[in-house]
Amino acid sequence: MTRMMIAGAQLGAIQKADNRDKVVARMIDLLNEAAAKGADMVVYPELALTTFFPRWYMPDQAEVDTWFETEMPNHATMPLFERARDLNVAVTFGYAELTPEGLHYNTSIMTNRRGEIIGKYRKIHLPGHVEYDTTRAFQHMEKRYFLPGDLGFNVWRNEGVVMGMAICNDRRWPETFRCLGLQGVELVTIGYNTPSVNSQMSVEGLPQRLFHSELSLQAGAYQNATFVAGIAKAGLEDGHPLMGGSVIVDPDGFVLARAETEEDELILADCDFSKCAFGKTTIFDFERHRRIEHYGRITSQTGVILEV
Ligand code: CDT
Repeated sequence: MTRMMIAGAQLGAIQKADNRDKVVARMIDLLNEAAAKGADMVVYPELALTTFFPRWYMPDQAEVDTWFETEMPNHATMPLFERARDLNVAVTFGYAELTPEGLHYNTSIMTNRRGEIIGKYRKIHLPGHVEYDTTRAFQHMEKRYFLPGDLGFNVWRNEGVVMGMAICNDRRWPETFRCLGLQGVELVTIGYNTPSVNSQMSVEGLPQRLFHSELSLQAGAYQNATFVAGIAKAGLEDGHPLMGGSVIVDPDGFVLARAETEEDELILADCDFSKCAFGKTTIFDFERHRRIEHYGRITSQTGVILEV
């Protein structure tokens, strides 16, 4: 039986002017608090080291590249890796990755408790748009600044637990969870930056946004009999509100812990991973119950084709 105390380290706002050192110091504060409370692993948000820069239109690629990391760990993040290793705590966090080949990804890494990177994921479902959109209340230019991830949905055995990663918009797609579920995942970590309002529909406010996030995380957990940690970067970033609502969900789909603020905030859940077995061997025993002969459209067709 494997138990781990999982901590979600929600981050409050990071302003454009905040540098990485300042953010990493905040991440280390949360790490220290988590370790003092017995955490074995800390989950941080998507693009944890900077403001959510895809909201800004930047025609100059040199400026865009200032938001990216060319190596990991690097000078700014090394103190986080070292502190995590000293505290014997695994971590996962997101950042913008610029590869030696010049490719840009929205990336997440996971370490073991010795501070070694054991897994990397590059965001597959990129929301938003490529060109400046005058019809939106604000921009969301992930499709401009990132390539779709090229690594697929993978899992790693970390401290005895089968773990997978996804990033933000991925949580809204059942395909994400199923690809991980088919590999026996027991913990899915998902960092996010979700604006509190819809840039294309002003009536869709915070309650609906929080509901859709939780609905997706709970459904993904239940339907794949896995724990899920969905962790926000929240708060008012240079006038732009990001929602909080970080949660840790159990394999029955119940919320074990939920953030109450839009600031730096730690949530904790004592996760007994043996609880994944019941769902995986009964109602969601994929081997016995899935009917793949009828699922061909899932991988052969992208958009809706009206046949009636
Ligand atoms: N970061 C991220 O993926 N945010 C999206 C916002 C969608 S609106 C363009 C999300 O799904 O939360």
